[in-house]
Amino acid sequence: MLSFFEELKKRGLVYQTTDETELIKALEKGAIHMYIGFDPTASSLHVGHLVPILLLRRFQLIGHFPIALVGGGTGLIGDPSFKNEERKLNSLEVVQGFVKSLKIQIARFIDFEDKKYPAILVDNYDWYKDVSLIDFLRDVGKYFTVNYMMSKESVKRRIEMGISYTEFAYQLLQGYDFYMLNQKYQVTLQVGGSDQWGNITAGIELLRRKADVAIHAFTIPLITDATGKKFGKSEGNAVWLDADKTSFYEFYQFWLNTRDEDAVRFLKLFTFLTLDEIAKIEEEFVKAPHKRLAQKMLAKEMTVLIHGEDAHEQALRISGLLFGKTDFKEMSVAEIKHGLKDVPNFKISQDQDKNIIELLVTSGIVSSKRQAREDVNNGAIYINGKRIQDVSYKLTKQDKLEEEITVIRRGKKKYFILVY
Ligand code: 545
Repeated sequence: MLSFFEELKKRGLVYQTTDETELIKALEKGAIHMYIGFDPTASSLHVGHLVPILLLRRFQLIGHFPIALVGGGTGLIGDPSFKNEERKLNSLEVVQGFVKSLKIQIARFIDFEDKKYPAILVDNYDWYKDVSLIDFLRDVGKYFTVNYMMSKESVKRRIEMGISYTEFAYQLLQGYDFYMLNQKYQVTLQVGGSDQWGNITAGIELLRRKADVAIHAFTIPLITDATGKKFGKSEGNAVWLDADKTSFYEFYQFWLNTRDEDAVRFLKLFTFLTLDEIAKIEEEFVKAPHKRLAQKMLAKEMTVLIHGEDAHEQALRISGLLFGKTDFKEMSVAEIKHGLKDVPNFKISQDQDKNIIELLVTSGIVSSKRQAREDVNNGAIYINGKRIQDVSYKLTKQDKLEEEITVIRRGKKKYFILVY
């Protein structure tokens, strides 16, 4: 059987590490406390943050104590790591608002009530709000040379253009957090994205100087897609975990649209399917890529994880339907019926061609002819995916799919099926 760390490596979750043998030894010796930090730079997490969050859960499931740190303090400063520009300072109020929503989101992924390995959520504002500048410079700053701080890859690109003293000091704060969490909770491992290596090693440096403990760290590689683009955007927009910002359906589609080259790799990085299960999926997928099994599994696992079973089922239905958005004729009636399972059905008589306005009223889709005309004029009515804006339009045989049904859509997503 693979050791936990070997499995993380196989999944593609490990990039840089401190001494690997020591790290593995520490993980195998017993439960440890580990942490990952998240700065409140927005009110919601997006899919780009999922790998580290799910990693907290992986640690908890295997029997370690995960600690999620929300940077209520560091969020007021701004991490310069690999950023080209100085960040704009958010007000305390804004940052605290973000802290609140991030805490709620993160809390869904780890279990604070676990009997054996309860997770912990901390906010570094709790210690920074009372730290005096004099104390900080004496107790922390004294251990770092400016030369050391400037040598970090993460800040190098800013040295020429200029970096404020505020952001330059950021690594000391993250370093101090590691130290604090070690003192408070015996944290001995910090994980972060590869952009965090500089900040993480600052903490290791501080702990080496101030405490006599064995400390470990590793980073997760930056996740890119097969085209080399940073993972997590859909048509230029971030894919948020908050359903108000990215609907579960868009969320589902985002995963479903994963390129063939990325699908299996993403199953390993993002899902809790075992590597054996993923290998089986891969086998099927390679045989018949057009069936998109890997994408379907990925979209399913992720949608269920973030939005629940119901959301996934609904997404499946809608996506079956939107398949035929431009041309319902490409879908079989059986498929449409399946996709529109919960949609109202209206039986109408075969014989004569029907005027669209009459039809909308007699089928009960709208309550009056006036409303029906208004809807048609406004372009709110679609027949088999095609917008109808002519109030004198007559439904004919051609509007019957496989001689059986007509799909009417009113507005964005209200569907009705006419059965003949
Ligand atoms: C602060 C104090 C600590 C330890 C860590 C931090 C945060 C860290 C940082 N991390 C990134 C981040 O992005 C915003 C997320 C919320 C909207 O800036 N200095 O906070 C990302 N991090 C997760 C991964 C990351 C990183 O939360 O580490 O690499 C992205 O994958 O960019 O004591």
